[in-house]
Amino acid sequence: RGTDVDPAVATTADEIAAMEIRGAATIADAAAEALAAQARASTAERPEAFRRELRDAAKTLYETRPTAVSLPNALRYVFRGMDGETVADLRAATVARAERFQHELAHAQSELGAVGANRLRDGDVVMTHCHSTDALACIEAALEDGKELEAIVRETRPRKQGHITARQLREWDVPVTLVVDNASRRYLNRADHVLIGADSIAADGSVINKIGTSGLAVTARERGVPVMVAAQTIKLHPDTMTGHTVEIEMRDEREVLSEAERHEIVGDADDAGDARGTDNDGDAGDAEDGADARGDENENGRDDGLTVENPAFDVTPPRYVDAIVTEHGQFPPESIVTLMRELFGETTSEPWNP
Ligand code: RUB
Repeated sequence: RGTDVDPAVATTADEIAAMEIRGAATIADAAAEALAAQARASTAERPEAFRRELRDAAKTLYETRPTAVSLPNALRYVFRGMDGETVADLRAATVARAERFQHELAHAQSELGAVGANRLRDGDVVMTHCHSTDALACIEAALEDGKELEAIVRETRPRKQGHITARQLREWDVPVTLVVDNASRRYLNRADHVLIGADSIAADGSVINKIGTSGLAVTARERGVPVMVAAQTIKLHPDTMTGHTVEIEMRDEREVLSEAERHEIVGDADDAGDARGTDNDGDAGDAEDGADARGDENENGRDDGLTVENPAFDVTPPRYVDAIVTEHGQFPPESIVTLMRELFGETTSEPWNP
């Protein structure tokens, strides 16, 4: 981290990394807010120093989580409006631009909600995954139109963001059935829609969202339930127009398996080595025989033969998605690239060098 990064920026970055601030739209909002905080707090005397501070702040925020493109898109938006010849002008422009971003974000979400609500009929049952403010905006708008809805909410392992969705829906008085992720095929025959958000949407219309989304979409297709993705255009990933792929975040294994649970499976790592020290032919080998011989240390540097992987997101191919609902209307996934080109042009760059 650059030495001049404001503590408010550092705190926001830590909270994003720890998922205390989470969800693509909320992360984008917090990132814009943090850049404004950096601008307000800056003691830079020269414009170059101010710009360097803001760049360091942007990099600190950017490095927190890799998958939600709303984060670099938010940073890029603020940097595009950072005009001025003096520090005072730059400060004012940065703060104003960040505020405008936050305003547009909220506005886009409610516009998108109105579009999505048109797809929902009175009495429909909606199945959700994770917690998406864009998806919930569609439900909120439908409720405001006087429609009655029910929800089947997938728990969403390992972080259980389904609980946040369930809490919000209950506040709105929507009847909720909470199910474990594995139960969704059984409950899809009661659902009229699968409604999810997105962390990124690629130029080919692939939807990158919380792990488990792709399996849900495939099963929904098999059951004939339409899959609707609610995603503001800040979820469109401009780099994918030039062939880049979206990085899928791998998170700490302890979100899946605690130290105590690991111990229950493999025992003490050294004991495990001893246990595996018995060769196939029944000889008692030495303790190094097992794991070391196979050279399979896991990420924690352990050699107990148990690897836990914790991808936070997955990719749903466009053929399993019926509609992407944005603030500009709804699109079939295959045509999203046209909208991307209109909004972002063909050029991509680092967010702080727009
Ligand atoms: C959140 C997630 C959400 C999208 C969309 O993942 O996958 O579906 O971010 O949310 P995590 P929103 O909990 O790991 O951040 O519509 O609020 O932008």
